[in-house]
Amino acid sequence: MTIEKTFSIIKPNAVKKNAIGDIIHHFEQNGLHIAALKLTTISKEKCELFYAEHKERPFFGELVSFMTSGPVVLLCLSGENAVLKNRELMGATDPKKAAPGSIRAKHGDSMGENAVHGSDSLASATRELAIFFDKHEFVNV
Ligand code: 3AN
Repeated sequence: MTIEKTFSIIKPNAVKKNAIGDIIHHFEQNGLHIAALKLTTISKEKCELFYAEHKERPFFGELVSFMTSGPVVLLCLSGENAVLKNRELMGATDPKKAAPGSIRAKHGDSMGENAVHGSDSLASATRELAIFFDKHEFVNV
C-alpha cells in the first residue's frame, strides 16, 4: 500500500458557485483524506512561481489573472495512490472532455476555469505543497 500526499486547488470559479463542500465530499467519498486545508486568495508572485512551467504558454497571463481573482481552497490530499486517484477524480483538463461524474465535468466552465488543479506527479506534489504550506500545517490522517 502506497500512501501519498498530493496538492489540490479548488479554483475561484468553483468557490464562487458554492461547490467547495461538494468537491471535498467527492474526495472523501473516494478514499482521500484532508491533511491540510486553507481558504485564501493567492498572490500574483506565488501564482507565477506555481505555474512557472507554463510561463511561455499563450494562456499564462489569463491563467494567473483568473487564479488570483478571488478565494481558492488549497488542499493536501492523502491516501493510497493519491496523485493518480486525484487526477482520475478531477477528469480531463477540458471540462467538455472530462469523464461523466468527474469534478471538472460537473463544475468546470472552460479550459482555464476548470474547477480544480491537481498535481501531475509525486515530484510536482512535493514542489507545489512546499509553495503553499509550512511543515507544521499538515496533520496525520
Ligand atoms: P492539468 O491541470 O489538467 O494538468 P495542464 O497542466 O495542461 O492541465 O495545464 C495547466 C493549467 O493551465 C490547467 N489547469 C488549465 O486551467 C490551464 N490551461 C491549460 N490549457 C489551457 C488553455 N488552452 N486555455 C486556458 N487555460 C488553459
